[in-house]
Amino acid sequence: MLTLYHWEPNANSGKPMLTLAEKGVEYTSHYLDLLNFDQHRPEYLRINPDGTIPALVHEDKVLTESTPMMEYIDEVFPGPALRPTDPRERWRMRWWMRFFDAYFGPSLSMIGWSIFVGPAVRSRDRRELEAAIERIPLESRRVAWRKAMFNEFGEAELAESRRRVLFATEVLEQHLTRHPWVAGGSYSLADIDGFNLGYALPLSQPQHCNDDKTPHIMEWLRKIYERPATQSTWVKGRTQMASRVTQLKRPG
Ligand SMILES: N[C@@H](CCC(=O)N[C@@H](CS)C(=O)NCC(=O)O)C(=O)O
Repeated sequence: MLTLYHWEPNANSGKPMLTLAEKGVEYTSHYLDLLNFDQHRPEYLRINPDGTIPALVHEDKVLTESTPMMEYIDEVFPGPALRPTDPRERWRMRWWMRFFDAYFGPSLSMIGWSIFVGPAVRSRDRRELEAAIERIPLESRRVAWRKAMFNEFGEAELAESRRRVLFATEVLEQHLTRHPWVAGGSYSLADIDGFNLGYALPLSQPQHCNDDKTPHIMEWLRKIYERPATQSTWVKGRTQMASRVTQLKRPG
């Protein structure tokens, strides 16, 4: 009835995982090892020809794109509502999801691919890596993989990503001085989206995201970390990437 193809509870895969956990919806979990290129194998390309994760199969329909996927889950399944009913708050939720996905996420992702994904595969045989690139369906993903595998991210593009991450962190900190949750008064899909992109910010950007400079972001991250759905989702992680979430335990 419901199957989710996903990688670690992190970024795009973590968004539907955490949404399903918040709603209390049971699903069949299909873990794809992104570093082993499972997402480019023919059996998965029959489900999502783009070779990207996550993908949700509900009855006979395949849904891709993690943010609209979260909205679908919230709409279709019972459980606590994760979208505000107030039109202004719903607009704010969508405004922030767009900002996270189009601006913050890609910049964080480039930094993550240069320091985590690239080094994790770089020592493999060069011909094996070239063959893996050949099997990637999307041009944009082939470019990202080539840069990560062969350490070809340019200093200028990394510097621009770091600048954007700092800017977005400051904007989010300001926003959270006025609202307890991203959309306003209630926990919503925008918090789930932002948490998945940014839960490791205090580790990856310690000079910009910490208790002194961004106390509101720290409190927001810790509140989300403490939710039972977050706990039950992150234990599904298999790599040190997901275990970074534990740095959000409150001190003492
Ligand atoms: N916009 C898509 C992006 C999906 C995407 O690119 N996911 C990454 C993982 S976070 C992926 O599948 N990468 C696999 C690859 O590049 O081979 C979404 O939000 O679902």
